[in-house]
Amino acid sequence: MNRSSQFVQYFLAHRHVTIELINKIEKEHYDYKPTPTSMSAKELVTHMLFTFYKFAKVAKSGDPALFREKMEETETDLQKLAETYTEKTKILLESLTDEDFERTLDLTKIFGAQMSVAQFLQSAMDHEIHHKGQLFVYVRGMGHTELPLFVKRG
Ligand code: NI
Repeated sequence: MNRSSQFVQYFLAHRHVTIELINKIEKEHYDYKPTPTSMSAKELVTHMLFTFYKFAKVAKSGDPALFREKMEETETDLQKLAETYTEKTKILLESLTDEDFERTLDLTKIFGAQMSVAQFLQSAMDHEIHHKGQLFVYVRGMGHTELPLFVKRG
């Protein structure tokens, strides 16, 4: 298996759980916050979907400026948004070659360091997993008790 297929499998093992959690968020809970200073459920989900997509765009293009690009998005249904952005992200990741993973990205302005595309994509996964953990707390706070495992393999 090449590196991109391996990485896409890893991404989806976690993203499918993120999506399962998103699918439990009813519209009346979009503004739910576990504490007054937390992001709303809608903000958290949007942040997760857009951030991974931007990581994938920067990985593909090598242009870190894309990270700061403002996202123009009119879709307000979180389930649809999750479907669309998971697909867009997957397509970008699938287009990476084994050599692309070894490329160095100059991220001194964003992360204060240079790193390989492989390391950069690992931090995208760290970010997804970090916020997915939070999402479990949100969905439990909305009253759901039947929750998925933290990762979904195969
Ligand atoms: Ni974040």
